[in-house]
Amino acid sequence: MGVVNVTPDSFSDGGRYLTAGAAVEHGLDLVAAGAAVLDVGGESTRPGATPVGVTEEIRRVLPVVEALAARAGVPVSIDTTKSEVAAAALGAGASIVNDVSAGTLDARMLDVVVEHEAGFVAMHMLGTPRTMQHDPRYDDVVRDVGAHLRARVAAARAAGVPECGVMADPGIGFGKTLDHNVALLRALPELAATAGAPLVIGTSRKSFLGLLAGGSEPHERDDATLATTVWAFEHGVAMVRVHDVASSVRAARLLDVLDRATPAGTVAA
Ligand code: PMM
Repeated sequence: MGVVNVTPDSFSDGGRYLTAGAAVEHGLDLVAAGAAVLDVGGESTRPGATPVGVTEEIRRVLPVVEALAARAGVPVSIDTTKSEVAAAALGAGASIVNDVSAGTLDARMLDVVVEHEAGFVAMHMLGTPRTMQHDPRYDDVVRDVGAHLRARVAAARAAGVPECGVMADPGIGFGKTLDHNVALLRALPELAATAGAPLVIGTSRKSFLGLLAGGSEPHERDDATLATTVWAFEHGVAMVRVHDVASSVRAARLLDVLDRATPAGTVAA
């Protein structure tokens, strides 16, 4: 899943693709690099970010979603917590809603997903982007996040999203300390089993990677992001949400070859 942020203030690429034309070109580049899904977002979810109104969020994402849905040749997801933004994007050709609140911030969200026969990514977040990094606490982060994902996946299915249309995401960095992020990455198979849905994760360029592996600027964290991509795929994750698509796609191709090779090393066609 390649990230297309049409925002002035996202932590890693805020302001880079602010015009619709630049965002669309970027999305097409990500598809050329091998992205299987494009995730378009118009509101930054960085810690402490100022919320954006519905009208402004729709103004940012709609032309980008429309153009990419027509031209990219891969499904487009809309990264939003607002049902009105989701409805507009799905009407313009998106087919997946990626909701960092898993439908908890807008009571209409799951109905909109069902009405449009869209897929749904249910992510775990503690609190809201404005408050989530203020001393997040859990009894047991793996158990608590797993239980929440299980409940939100069940809510999506109960609302009418088909079983194959739901994915779960532990929400790396969304109301988590460094230790919480590491604990979740160590527990990916358990989280997938508890959630009862394929996992997506988004570690790309996040600050915990800088703390663990070096890289004070987001763009200096692509190597560490790649390590987490390999780790994630080796631990049963189905999809990674990344800024630098090319490196993760190359890694995924190589892992696939190694998985499918015979003991003698023959690579099946
Ligand atoms: N992270 C961000 C935004 N949306 N969605 C999902 N499903 N998972 C994530 O980890 C996630 C997300 C924040 O990163 P960005 O500002 O670079 O988009």
